Amino acid sequence: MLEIWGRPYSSNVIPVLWTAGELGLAYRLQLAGGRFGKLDTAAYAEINPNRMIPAIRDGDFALWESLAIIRYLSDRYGAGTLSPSDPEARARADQWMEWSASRAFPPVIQLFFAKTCAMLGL
Ligand SMILES: N[C@@H](CCC(=O)N[C@@H](CS)C(=O)NCC(=O)O)C(=O)O
Repeated sequence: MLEIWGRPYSSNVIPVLWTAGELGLAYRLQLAGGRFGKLDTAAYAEINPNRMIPAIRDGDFALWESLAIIRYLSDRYGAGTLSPSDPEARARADQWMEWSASRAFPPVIQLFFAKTCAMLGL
């Protein structure tokens, strides 16, 4: 069964879980990172030598980097749906994924932490 490694409240893990959900995939969530630890183990280094989450193992195939994982799952399990076969539709999907990661996410996460710190008086 597909394994997804990470903690479900990590901003980079959530899109991977979302993708698996959209594709209707059965998977086992292996809690790792943050208070769940495990990233410093030799076993995890075989999955992701960068010791970051998310990572997946699909059979013998291990992969890390959230956007690469999303593309892999979409290509393997969502050909013609989440992974469009038309090159223009595929390029449009890639365009929005790159934009969200490089342009939209950085200011949104800063705003999130600024608001959270203000609310908590930190
Ligand atoms: N570019 C990477 C970033 C991965 C990353 O920064 N992961 C963080 C969580 S969001 C991490 O592993 N932090 C250590 C931890 O959670 O213990 C990706 O998109 O997968």
